[in-house]
Amino acid sequence: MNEKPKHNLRTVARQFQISGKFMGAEPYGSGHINDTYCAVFNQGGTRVRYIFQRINHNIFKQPVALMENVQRVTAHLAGKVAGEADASRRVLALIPARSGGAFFRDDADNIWRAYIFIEAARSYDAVESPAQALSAAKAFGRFQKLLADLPAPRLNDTIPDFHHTPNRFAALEKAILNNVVNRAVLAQSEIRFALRHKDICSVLLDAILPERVTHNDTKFNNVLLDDATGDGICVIDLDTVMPGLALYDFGDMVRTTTSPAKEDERDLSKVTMQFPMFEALARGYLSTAGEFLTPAEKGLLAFSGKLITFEIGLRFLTDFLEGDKYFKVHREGHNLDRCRTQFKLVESIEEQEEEMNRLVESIDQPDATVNQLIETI
Ligand code: ADP
Ligand code: GN1
Ligand code: MG
Repeated sequence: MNEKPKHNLRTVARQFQISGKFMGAEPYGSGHINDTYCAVFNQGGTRVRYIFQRINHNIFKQPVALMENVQRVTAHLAGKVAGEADASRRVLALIPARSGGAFFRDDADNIWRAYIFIEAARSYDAVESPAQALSAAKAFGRFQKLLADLPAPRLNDTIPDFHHTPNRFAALEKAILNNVVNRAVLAQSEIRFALRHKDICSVLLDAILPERVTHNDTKFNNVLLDDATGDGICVIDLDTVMPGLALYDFGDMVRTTTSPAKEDERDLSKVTMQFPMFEALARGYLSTAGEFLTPAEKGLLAFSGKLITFEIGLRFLTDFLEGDKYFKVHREGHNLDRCRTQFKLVESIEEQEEEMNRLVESIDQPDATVNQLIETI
């Protein structure tokens, strides 16, 4: 947030179909991958904000295919919510480039996109209440539900094998062996933790679960909560929307929405899986996604929280050992700090996993209710 803009946003902004006078732009948000800016325009005396993003093409190797996904997904969602109150705030809206497409390619081959800024809503880096967790989970479940009938063809894989945990584990093993920046010595207990948990990596893949259209990055700060109502008004950050497992999304909600601590908290005593948050997540998610989830998926909801938390921990640890090549870092040891919070959360989930499973089983899910009704007829 305090960094100076690295790009000339005035020049970028001129390439999009936005009227009025460009007043300025600032780096915005706390994402680890892309560069996000909030720009202000003066449109006939009114101050109007827009979001501009540079897609990190070192990570998203096919940004054009990615933008094709974003266009298809936002158009489909917009069709679904048309007519609802506040429809224009419920789905991200791309602003076309002056050249006509959905993005602008600059001289340095950067791909830029622009969105209408959704006002009177915001994202949070750390959850504050079960009500927020409920809202976020409802919104992400609804997102999956509305995309279940996305017409063919299959979406592009913007990062192949993104949630293939065994591959993520193999990448860590390689990073430990290569030890290119001699940091393994600093992460001995985290490496031991990872190795001890190797056997959980393939559980979701072995379970043979249905492929769905999923978000794949359902961090708590990737949903905007309405300032007035607290509802999850809009799911954002659509770069990783692609074919995946429903549980990748629920798992990442557990990872980012049950602990009160930020992802890079150094005081690990603050990192804990708070049961009321998990309960809110499970109830919220099942209220919108419960009708299409299979029993196998439901049975693995709690486990997915442990696995996805472990997986992202593996990725932070790998990046630490490789010299911080992937995630943006803002201090020394940042990726190791992030890894530590993930592994601490895995431990906390392990301690409560049975109780979490019992809770999920006890939730009266929509299809179960329907079945009961049918029996009484
Ligand atoms: P990143 O990939 O960097 O995480 P995001 O797409 O999540 O990028 O955007 C970063 C932040 O910018 C979000 O957490 C959110 O607060 C804000 N943001 C993104 N898009 C919008 C939008 N259309 N309207 C309002 N705020 C937005
Ligand atoms: C990255 O872009 P951002 O900050 O929402 C990452 C996610 C990780 C997350 C960890 C494309 O998400 O997979 O879970 O950091 N995105 C990509 O905070 O790798
Ligand atoms: Mg984000």
